[in-house]
Amino acid sequence: MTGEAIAALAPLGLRCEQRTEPLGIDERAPLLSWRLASSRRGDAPARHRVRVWDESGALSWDTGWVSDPAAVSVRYAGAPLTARTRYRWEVAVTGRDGATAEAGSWFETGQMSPAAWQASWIAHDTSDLDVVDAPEEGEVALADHGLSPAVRLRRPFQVPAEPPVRARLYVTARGLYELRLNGHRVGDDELAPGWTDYRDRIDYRTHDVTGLVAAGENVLAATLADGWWSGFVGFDPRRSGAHYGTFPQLLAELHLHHADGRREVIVTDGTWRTRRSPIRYADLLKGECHDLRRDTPGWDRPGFGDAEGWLPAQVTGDDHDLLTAAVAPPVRAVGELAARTVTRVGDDRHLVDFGQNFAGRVRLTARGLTPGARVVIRHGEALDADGALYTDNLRTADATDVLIGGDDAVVVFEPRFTYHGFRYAEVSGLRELDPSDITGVVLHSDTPWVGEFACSDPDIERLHRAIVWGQRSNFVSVPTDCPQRDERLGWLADAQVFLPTACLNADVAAFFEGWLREVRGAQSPDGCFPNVAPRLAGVADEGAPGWGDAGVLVPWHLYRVYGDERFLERNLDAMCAWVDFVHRHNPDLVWRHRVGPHFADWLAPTPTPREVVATAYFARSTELTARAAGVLGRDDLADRYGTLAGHIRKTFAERFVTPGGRIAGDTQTAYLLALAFELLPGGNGGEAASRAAERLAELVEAAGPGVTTGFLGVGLIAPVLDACGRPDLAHALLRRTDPPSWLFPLRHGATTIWERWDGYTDERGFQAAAMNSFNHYALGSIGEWLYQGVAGLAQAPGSTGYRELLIRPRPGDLAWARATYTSVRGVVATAWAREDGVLRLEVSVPPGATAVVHVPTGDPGGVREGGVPVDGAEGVEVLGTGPGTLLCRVTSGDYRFTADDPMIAAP
Ligand code: RAM
Repeated sequence: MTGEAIAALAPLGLRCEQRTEPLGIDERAPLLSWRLASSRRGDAPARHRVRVWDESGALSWDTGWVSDPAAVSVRYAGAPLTARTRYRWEVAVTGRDGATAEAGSWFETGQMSPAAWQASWIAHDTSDLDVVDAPEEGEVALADHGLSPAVRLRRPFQVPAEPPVRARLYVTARGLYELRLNGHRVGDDELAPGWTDYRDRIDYRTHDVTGLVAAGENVLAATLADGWWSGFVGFDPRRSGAHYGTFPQLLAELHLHHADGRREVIVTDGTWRTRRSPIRYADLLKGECHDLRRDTPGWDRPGFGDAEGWLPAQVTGDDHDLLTAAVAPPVRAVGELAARTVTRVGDDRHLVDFGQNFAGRVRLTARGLTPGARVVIRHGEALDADGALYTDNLRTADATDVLIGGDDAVVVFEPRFTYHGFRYAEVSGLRELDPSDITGVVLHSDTPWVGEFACSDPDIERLHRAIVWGQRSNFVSVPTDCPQRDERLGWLADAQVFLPTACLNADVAAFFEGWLREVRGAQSPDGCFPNVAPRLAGVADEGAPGWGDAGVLVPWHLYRVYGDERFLERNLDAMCAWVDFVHRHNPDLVWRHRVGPHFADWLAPTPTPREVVATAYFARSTELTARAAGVLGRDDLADRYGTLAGHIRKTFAERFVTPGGRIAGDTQTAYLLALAFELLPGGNGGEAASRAAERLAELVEAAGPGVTTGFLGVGLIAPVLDACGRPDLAHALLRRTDPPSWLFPLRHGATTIWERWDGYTDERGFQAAAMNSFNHYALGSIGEWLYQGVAGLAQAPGSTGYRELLIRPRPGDLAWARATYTSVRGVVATAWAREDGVLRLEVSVPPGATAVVHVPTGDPGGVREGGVPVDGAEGVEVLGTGPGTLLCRVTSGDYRFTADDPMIAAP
């Protein structure tokens, strides 16, 4: 049914370092992985063999046949990899029936070492950048903000006789770059090289430009803009130099491999020429201004003879120590949105509605332009009561793009070095605007989408879509809190609470691997994680409870989802240092000191006492650090942190839990944290936990039923209610339509998740503009339960890499639901539907995995699989019954259960 259509066991979806055919990796022991598919029940790999060859065809590594029915990856351990080399690899897998299937792929190494670089950093003459233009009407005041023009850089070079057989560009910038070769754009990365703490690490990328280099004269060209390096970042009113640098710089090497074996390298150096570009400024927050009167057509192609304004490039340094190959997927323009409506709101002013809040920019065909005519595009997420563009909540992010006409009457304009969070665009300066002349271009880190969810309730489907759009809009180079206002920061708690949902929607392994470097890099020498990563001056440094803890929770969750122990290896020291930091300052084990800005259960309608939140997180981080150490065989650390975690739990119980089972604060989040983190005496099977579960249910019921948590409780509420036997309450929360609820915003036109439960209410209108994003993913953490609860697609507790599944649908009163997820092992799918008193449940389990299936039924004795009684079905082992359920274990394969509809027996 829903699995991958393959008859016999076969490897597929080969990847290296969590990416398909990556170009330019620096990892010396890359992870080579594959998925498995088979349509036969019980299929599992008996053994596998991986071989890797270098360019000459010599074998670099042969694992030999390895008997490991769990393996879907190996770490390269062959001959040392050489730089700038393409390696071919193959995996062969033998099934239990002895048949072998193979698949192949490749990866290519990058520079491998900072010492390999030959290029110099170059920039446009900075004295020329200081000459600031006076602002013209509609422009962001250049002088006020000190914004400077984007610059162009070019370097002609000759290729004698034959074009090269291979050409690679290794490139990065301090700032943002866009490269061109002979007039063609190189690659499709946007906002490259992305955001890192450039003081610690600068990502470079590799492009295959073989097809772009010609015999004769060639031109390598680039445009450079400020970006995060020297533009406005976060809510800091200072720009240049406040965080990283003051003007952008380029570093690039073009390696040409000729047929006769010769190699040639063109590098950025003092021979380049540079000039101000027609982009008078480009800033991520303020917007971009493109003045076509200043264009120099042909500048990026051979034969360009215009020397005016071109200056010798300034060489700014030869330092390469911080360069590392990018591991995260690049930001790309991944989709387009047609204008849903275009409304004339003035003589030459139109309001465009794209029908979807998103991150990106517009592409506009401007017609009837005259030299000097200005088209101004403003962006916003909402309209005010008068139907005008609402921008108060953007704070100081002007989010305004300007096009100034040149010689051409018709121009296609798309800003290059900015992005905005918006649904509406207001375009001034054009008398006519046809809807086909404006398109929304959606930008985000190009993480492969691996999850799908659907169900019979259109409201819940809309909620899922809004959650996915929140992820799209906020995974832009780093996980940000919001894409629109002057913030867009990698807040740690937002990322941590949304991660389980994010992992089900998309393959975010490489994306978070990149971000975790920032999290570790931002840790203070004494072990304190930050609140935002990349770390930023001006944002309270010391990690608050639930924020700093992301440095522990994120690697642990990624390890569980992707089964890759390197998430723990790379982070274990940092995890230990964080726990030690909190412990050192809170020897009595109640986390009160060094709590950073203590955001507690941020934006909760009902606040939870700070010490409860903090101490719960302290216990959780300590426990997970112990488990991580255990996985890595560090028994000394596992014991030490395991014991400490036990003491913190005991302290939590003594300090915050009454003998009657009440938790201090008596809030939803207090019980949620205690239950989710297993903090209560006797564990989650104990008496205290069952009293906490009862009290939680009472609080949820008393609120409407309703949710009263903030960021830290919100992702836990449905899973915990479900685990406590109250999935009915989780469903009730999902269906609620007045605030605080998920459907209230959707009923009020939301297409993404809001930062606040009450970002807008009928009584009050908009929340305070000072902090009111309409595109924040934290409250979207309910998304995990749509897959795991509503559709019933989950990994079993204790499993990693989706080897053991838990299929436990919670139908509530829905008619059907389904989910599909491409895990590291293969495709997992569930689909259930009820009709005429019969519930049908279809399940797909990938090869080598098993699943415990809870079939919801009013009559466990009557459950059938594939038309036969379940206890005689191939691959099915009946485990027992639970309330309204039959439990069985299945091996890999596709299963179709039919059962009496549980609604008929159980309320
Ligand atoms: C605001 C945002 C962000 C949150 C911080 C604490 O800036 O809501 O998402 O993490 O506060």
